[in-house]
Amino acid sequence: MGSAYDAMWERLNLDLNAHAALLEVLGKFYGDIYLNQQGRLKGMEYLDFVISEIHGLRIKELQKAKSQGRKVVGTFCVFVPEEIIWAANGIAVGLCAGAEAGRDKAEEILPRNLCSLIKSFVGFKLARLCPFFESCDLVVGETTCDGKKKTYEIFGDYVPMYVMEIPQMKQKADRELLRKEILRFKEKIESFTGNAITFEALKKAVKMLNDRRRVLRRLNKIRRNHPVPISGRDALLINQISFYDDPERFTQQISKLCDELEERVRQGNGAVPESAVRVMISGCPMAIPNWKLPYVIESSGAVVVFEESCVGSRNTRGLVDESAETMDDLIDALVDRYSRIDCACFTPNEERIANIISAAKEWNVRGVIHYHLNFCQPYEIESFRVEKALAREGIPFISIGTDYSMEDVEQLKTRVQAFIEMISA
Ligand code: BJ8
Repeated sequence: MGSAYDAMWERLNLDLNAHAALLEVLGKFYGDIYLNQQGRLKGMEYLDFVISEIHGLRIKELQKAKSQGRKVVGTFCVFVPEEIIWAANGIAVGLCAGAEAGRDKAEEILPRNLCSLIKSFVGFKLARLCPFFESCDLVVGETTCDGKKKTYEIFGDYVPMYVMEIPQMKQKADRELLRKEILRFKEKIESFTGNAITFEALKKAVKMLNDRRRVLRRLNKIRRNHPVPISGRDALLINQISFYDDPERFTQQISKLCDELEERVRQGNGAVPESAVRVMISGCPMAIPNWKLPYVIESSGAVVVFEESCVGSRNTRGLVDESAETMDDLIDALVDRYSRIDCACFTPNEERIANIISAAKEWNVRGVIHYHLNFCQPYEIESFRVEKALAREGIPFISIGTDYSMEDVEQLKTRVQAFIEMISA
């Protein structure tokens, strides 16, 4: 059966049959993993609606904005300062993909031994499955891991690309490099959109994105309570949707959801049984619709109360200082905030280890489930140091490497269940 959006998707050159099949699988997957949960919050209806319209309404909004002269800029990494895009009246959307669709096509132009996230975003583009990609006027990459930065060279043949250089260390010279790169990015976006970025516009964008981070931090803080008022799956979904929904609307909706959650806490109600074992997931980002591991964990008698990830705390931890009175100070404030991101692409990366330990204590977790995508060297290698540091603190740890396929679900269940049993004993 055709969709009301077929004409729009056709204009965007999607492969309509493959796209319809993808939406069908996604709908089923969402039903099994999300809609089957007991006692969901009223506020999750908004998220369910956004998912049901994942390639519909938001794309229509983007198309409308484009017809009014606005530019859509896609990003893959939380290092790209979105504030600059919004301040130039552009629209930023996160493009990281969390599904296997298009993998075969990606493997025609890339080595097989790359992480699923990279193969997924390339596959979505090559298989013509993603209307967000097709709505982008510019795609911004960054020099983080080798897999991404070398892929962008190839990917530039398929999409208009711009690559930001991200330092790999955090010394004075690295900070200066990041500042120069933010300014180079600002110039690029100004010339690309034709809009000079004023101090007022940048300040407004900083406030808007800080508000989005604040509401996500509020949500996260509420998860310190026990019984836990929201499942980890729902919290992850909210973080995933934050990357492409309209930021002001999203903040408003999640703020209402937080009110509901606080009320739930006041009444002493939880979203999961009180006996559920509190755990943290730490590591690689989980892009939408990568829900496999949280689902396995939460079907094994545990509840995820914290995501130490870019689709989680790494994206919301630091705020940009809003007190700047000049453009120069505001740029410095951006540099300050972005240089605190503790991605495993940095060396050394002690900050991340300290952040994991303090969150494990504050969120009172019984164990940390470290998650890396197969072939992700930064996070897999760093997991060894994370394990040692947690062992010194007496915090149980398990390392899980996986990908986007469903082939290892049973094996994951066995390992996760054994871990949960061990830490709940
Ligand atoms: S700031 S985590 S969003 S780079 S999983 S592609 S690292 S091989 S995603 Fe990331 Fe920015 Fe860092 Fe965050 Fe490479 Fe690893 Fe693949 Fe990864």
